Amino acid sequence: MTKKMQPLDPNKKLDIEAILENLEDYRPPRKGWTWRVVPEEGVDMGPFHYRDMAEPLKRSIGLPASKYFDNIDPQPKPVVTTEIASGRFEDDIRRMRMGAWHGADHLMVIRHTGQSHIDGLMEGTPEGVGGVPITRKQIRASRKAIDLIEEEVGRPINFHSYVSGVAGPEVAVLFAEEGINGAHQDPQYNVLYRNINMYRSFVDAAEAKKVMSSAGIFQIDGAHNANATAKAGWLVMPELLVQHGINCAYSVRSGMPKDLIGLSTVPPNSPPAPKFWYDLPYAVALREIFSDFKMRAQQNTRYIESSIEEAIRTHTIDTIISMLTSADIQSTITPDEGRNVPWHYNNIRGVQTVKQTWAAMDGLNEMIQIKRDGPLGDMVRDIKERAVAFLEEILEVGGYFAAVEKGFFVDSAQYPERSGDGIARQGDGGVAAGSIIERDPDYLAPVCAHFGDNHLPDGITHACDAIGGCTLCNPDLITYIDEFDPEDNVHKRLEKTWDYRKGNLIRPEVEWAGDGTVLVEMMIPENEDYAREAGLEIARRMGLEDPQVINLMVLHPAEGCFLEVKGQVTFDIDRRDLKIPEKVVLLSEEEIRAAVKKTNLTVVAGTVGEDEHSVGLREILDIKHGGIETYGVKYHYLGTSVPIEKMVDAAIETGSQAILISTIISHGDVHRINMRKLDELCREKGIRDKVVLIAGGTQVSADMAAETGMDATFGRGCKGINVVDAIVKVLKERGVV
Ligand code: Z98
Repeated sequence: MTKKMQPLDPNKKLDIEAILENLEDYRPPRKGWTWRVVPEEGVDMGPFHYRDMAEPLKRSIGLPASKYFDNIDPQPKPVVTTEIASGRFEDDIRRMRMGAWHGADHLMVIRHTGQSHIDGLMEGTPEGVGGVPITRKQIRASRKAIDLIEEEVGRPINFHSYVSGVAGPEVAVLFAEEGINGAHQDPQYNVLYRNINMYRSFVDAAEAKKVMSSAGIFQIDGAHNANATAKAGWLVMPELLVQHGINCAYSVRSGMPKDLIGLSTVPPNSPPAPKFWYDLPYAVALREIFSDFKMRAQQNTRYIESSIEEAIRTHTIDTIISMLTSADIQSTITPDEGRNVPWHYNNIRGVQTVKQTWAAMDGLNEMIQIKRDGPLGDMVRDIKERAVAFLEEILEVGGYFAAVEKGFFVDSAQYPERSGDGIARQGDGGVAAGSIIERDPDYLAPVCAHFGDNHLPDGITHACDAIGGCTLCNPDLITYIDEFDPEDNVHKRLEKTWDYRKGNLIRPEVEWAGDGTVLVEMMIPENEDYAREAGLEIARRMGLEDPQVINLMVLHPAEGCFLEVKGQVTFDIDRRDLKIPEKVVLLSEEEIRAAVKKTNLTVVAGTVGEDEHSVGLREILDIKHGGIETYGVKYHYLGTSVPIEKMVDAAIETGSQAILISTIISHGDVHRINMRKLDELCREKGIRDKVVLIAGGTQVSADMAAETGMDATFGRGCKGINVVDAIVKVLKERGVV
């Protein structure tokens, strides 16, 4: 029996060691894919009505600007994917939790080891040379963590991985047993990109697809890899349609229901090209031909290198195409994919891009329409004709396998033109060539979800009844094998990071716990060559180990470059040494406005002493940048270098309830002297309990209030809201409001 874990506490880190406990007994509580719930009547959130968005999460973190709109976090209609690829599942599960809190409900875990290079199933969680491969233990632990995370955010989460390589069918069985909800499966991927024997790949695919269907695993194909691989990725559009067609038809023939079949679509072009001129006709053609199937849209990755902003801009533009042509899943890649192991916070950036774009465009399809006649229609027809001609030529040369031998696929010219640079594979070549064994006429396999001819004994309709059940029907028959290697295992890895996860040490991280990696941005006023070397040297002198320039943008050939340099810090911070300042909880805006109105709150303000610096104080006062005027406070600004006496007299004359003084330049502690003087003078004149005294300035800090007799003091970063909040709080204490 599965022992249920305590629900997650949003204020505590995931307890990875606890997740690893009793894994042998863990069973996934549900199987199969889940779509988002999109209420027909729309969704009301904060001040808005959304026409086409999904139900919100129970717990989430909204876009930064959501704080101005009741902290709402509208959720797009399509399932939103984040691709998690650190290579270590124990780090991935924390990343998954962060992704889910921002709205990802499709967690695609790709092992950067190249899973399809492993020809069998592995047990335990060895890291080996290139990241933790697909193993039962890591899947089960991840599934268990995701089950807790989905409870925490209040929405089912689809856990996804990849069925590829010679062990594809075994991987599919493992996924079906362990409650994986989605997987890439496309036999063409194996043939073209992983050099697996073409016949073997298709035989395996039929078996894998059958198993996936039995567990309701949603399938994504691999056509987009042609775009990502071809030299001129945007010219392979006809081929992309052909590859989608082959996998869809083959999946249906293998027994997969159409609503489990997803096309991996990628808008094939990228700025600075006139992107929509290519991508929109392509997307429309795709939706029209494959209207029975689901679309998983992923942003273009072919042209992404090192600029995060460029990747995000492309993603935003691609998301517009997804909305115009109704994608079912919007996959986000991490915008740093082109330059390093994707980083935690870049997963979130990808999800935010979709969230922001989709919410902004809510209802767009009710207002504008794709113009089907005109150039778009002609281009749609052109792409379809090219794809049909491609298929016809495949038939002419003897079918799919013959076409692969002739290098039809991933040729960088637009069909029917050819560059001759396609990927050619031989029918008798590739990994596992000659390994197919024909079934005997009376072939019998007493297992469920098995593809093809199977001669079950008379009277047996459910295949595994013949052997008393199979692992797909009865999970208790699964043999759970734990770690083999006493050194290369998750517990050893966790020991090394214990201090950072559960102890008192803090190190920055972006890939793995305790990696110490930080990113430094700088502008170097030199040409590219000098800027690069200078950037590295600066990072070294800042104490960063192994610095690398991961992005360099020339601002001008001679004037300078923008650089992003990553490197590792080698020191730890002890959390016990940190002094956490007390948090000021601001009154609500409504409460502040009501108090201001009730008291007709008026203040006098000026810079005091010999100080002509008025900008900071004016920002605190004026409405434009959210000064106290924003909340209805009236002010009398007395100017600069105002004597303290004048401030006090003005307050009395105008009947103001507060005096605001500011000092920027401070010699010989003049700021403190003026504050004390203000307090003393107000006492002398008998008005101290009638006025609130506030002082600010760059040398002033929050803890100076007590020693100087002020009611509140503010330093850098102070805004109008902080000042008015402090005044109202004092008035409340005095019983005025
Ligand atoms: C994506 N960002 O599609 P290995 N099968 C198919 C694939 O496309 C992939 C794999 C398997 C991309 C991720 N795609 C890249 C059809 C990978 C996994 O060889 O097992 O590592 O590949 O979301």
